[in-house]
Amino acid sequence: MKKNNSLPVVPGQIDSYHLTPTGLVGTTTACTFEIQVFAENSIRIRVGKQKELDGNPYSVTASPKENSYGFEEDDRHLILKTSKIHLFLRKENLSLIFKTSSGLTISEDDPDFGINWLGTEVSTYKKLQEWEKFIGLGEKTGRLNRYGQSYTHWNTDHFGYGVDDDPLYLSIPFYMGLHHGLAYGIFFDNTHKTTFNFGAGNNRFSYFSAEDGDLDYYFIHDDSVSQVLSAYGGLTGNTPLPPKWALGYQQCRYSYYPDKEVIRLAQTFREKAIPGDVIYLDIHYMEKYKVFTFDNKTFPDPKGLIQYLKQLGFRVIVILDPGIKADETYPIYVEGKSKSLFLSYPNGDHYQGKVWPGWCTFPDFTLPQARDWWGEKLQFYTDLGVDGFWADMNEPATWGQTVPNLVQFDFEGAGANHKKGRNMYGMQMARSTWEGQLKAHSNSRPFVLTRSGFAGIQRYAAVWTGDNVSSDEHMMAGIRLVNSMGMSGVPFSGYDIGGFVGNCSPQLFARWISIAAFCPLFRAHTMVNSHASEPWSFGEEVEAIARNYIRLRYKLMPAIYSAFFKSQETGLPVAKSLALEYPFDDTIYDSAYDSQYLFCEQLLIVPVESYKTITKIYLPEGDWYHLFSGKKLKGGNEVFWECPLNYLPVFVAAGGVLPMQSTRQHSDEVSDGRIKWHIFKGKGVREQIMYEDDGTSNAYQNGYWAKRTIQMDHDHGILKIGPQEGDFPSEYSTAKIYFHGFPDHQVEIEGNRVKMDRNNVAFLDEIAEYDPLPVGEHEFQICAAVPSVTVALTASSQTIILKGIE
Ligand code: MIG
Repeated sequence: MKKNNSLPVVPGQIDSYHLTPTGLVGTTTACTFEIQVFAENSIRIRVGKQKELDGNPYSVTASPKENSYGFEEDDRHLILKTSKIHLFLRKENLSLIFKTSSGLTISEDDPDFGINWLGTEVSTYKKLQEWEKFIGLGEKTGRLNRYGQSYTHWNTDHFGYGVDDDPLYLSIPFYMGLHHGLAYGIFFDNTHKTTFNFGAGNNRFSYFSAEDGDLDYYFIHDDSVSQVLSAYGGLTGNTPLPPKWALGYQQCRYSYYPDKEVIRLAQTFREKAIPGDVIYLDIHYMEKYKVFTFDNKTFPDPKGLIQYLKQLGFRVIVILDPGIKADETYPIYVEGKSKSLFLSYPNGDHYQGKVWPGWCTFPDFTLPQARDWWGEKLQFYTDLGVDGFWADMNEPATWGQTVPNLVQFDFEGAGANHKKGRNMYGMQMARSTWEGQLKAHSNSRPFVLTRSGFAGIQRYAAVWTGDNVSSDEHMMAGIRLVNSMGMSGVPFSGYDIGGFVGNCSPQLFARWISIAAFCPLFRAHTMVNSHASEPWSFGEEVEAIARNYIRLRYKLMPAIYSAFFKSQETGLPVAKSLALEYPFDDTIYDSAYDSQYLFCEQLLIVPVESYKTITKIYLPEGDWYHLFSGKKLKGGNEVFWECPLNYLPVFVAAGGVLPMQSTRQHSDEVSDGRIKWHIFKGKGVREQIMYEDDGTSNAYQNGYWAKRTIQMDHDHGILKIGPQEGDFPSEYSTAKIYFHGFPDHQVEIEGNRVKMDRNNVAFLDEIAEYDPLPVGEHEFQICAAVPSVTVALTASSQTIILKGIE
């Protein structure tokens, strides 16, 4: 090859290597490399031009595993084997091949330019496999299958972004590839600006590149997409169980003030019997936008206000902006400056950028002392009774959208300029806020909602999708963003219901809030000066619809809470793209269907634009029941379904047990002690866990919880209510069990004959009087005459036999 600066620098041949307890290290003509086994299904690849390899200290919490691989060598390869992955390293040029233990190729570097550098930019090129699909990659717009697209990770404040725009606020360089029934995941652990190309503009390879730093990625392979995703959680951590109130309805606007308006807002919820748990205070609560202050004209008594709201069952979350006004009369600034806690120029001068308060300095959240300091300052709020924090503008955002690249970050002592530090800023702000809250109240679960972040953000915060727009296409795009985050380790996310930018129409708000009732984070928000986004701001019909779906959300709380508990254990999302359950069913990737998802495992949610009254839906394999009417449908089918504004198409998987309760005004309202289990006739044996605890404290980490497994053996008609496990006294003393789709049965509970009831079940309340639809289309939907039994729950197990099935 001719010597030419335009040519990439390649590793060249492997000229030395040695085995280590966790893998191997070696050198090539131009590089140093290291392979580390983290688990049977997870292998880390590091390649750098420097002798010392570089790294990201923040995202991965797991450590490599000793003695868990085998090693072989042939003429052309070094071969490292685990039970799940066989990794071949070509001696000639360090290009890699990942195979299954049975020899199928999962992923293969382009044999000619697997790994290389153009200047400081490192890339690795992977052969496109036939029919290969790509899913995940975090908060990225576009379709479910990312094939043919290219994306950049560079945390960006993108006000009113378009539904195809990129990049947005948060970066998760993790995606999954699918082909020939095989699934793999790749996490590129490099915090610089990175690019992912899934066959955009070429027909040869997919690739990923970073502007600088090493090639440092984790390759994951297991038998299913879910296992691959769980393994990613194993590397970067799972979301701890949120406080239960954070799963309720949350009301926000830019901004509610003064205090009287906030009080009015809370009272209106209760007067109208619309459930709600959270009220947000946006930037106007502060004095001149200075963080750690309350404006004493508009909020003279924040403590009294928050106490009063608590009596009404509302928690307060305040916004936090990282920009600290550079003002010698502002003690926070003076203190931060004297302790050198701010981002700085190479000569030590503090960097200043302009945001709401004017010229500001920015805490260096990659400096441990700055994180501690910020965390301690939060006591200002926690002492007033604030229960959660909303971390905004943490890309970080500045007017002019630029931070000079020479700005310096501590990066845990390693040092980093803005090119390397930026993408980590938001996550470390969220972390500092989470840790500070936990320090202030060690027995309470922190809650942080963040706009920016990086891989691992799920350990500290829920995420919202920033400044979306009031439009149908934005509503649909937001659903895919949330689903995509779910496939990237973040189970707790949501979008501004109604849209942040622009004025929402009544129809759009009604549809949006109906869908969002099945979104992990359930929060309405809108911009300053736009149409309000309270459930009652769009007229009576929309109010009735909103009330209905918010009430349904609270009825579903036992299922939702149990799903979050499960997510903590598995790293799997609560809103699951169909790609996690049906990855090799091509129809789910059709743009007509690729926003559909499963909520709490068994509910199939079909998001649909507000202007549609009929829509095409896709029911994946298996049988399904329409939630509101109980109608049974065959899966593996595309069907047309009516979707008047008051009835979002929602289906339940046959076989499932859906735990529900009576609705509440807020999550910690006193329980009526009754649980409802809706069982939908299916096949085989199905289990549902019911998880409970006090909802707010950390005592659950020491066994203060209650768990019960409900097992339905459909083929034999036997329902087993498992014993109560754990120390927490369950709030439920009776269970009403509904048998949907079951024929009439004689029933025996613990050997005693019991007569079944028959009840109509309505999951929503009737609102027909406001319904503008033509007669015949707005029939009130109920599941008619569903057989049921009522059982007194005890600590021990009980068996219910449906006679005549066995
Ligand atoms: O420059 O705090 O995305 O949710 O209401 C705008 C005001 C700053 C951007 C956030 C938005 C919030 C707004 N903030």
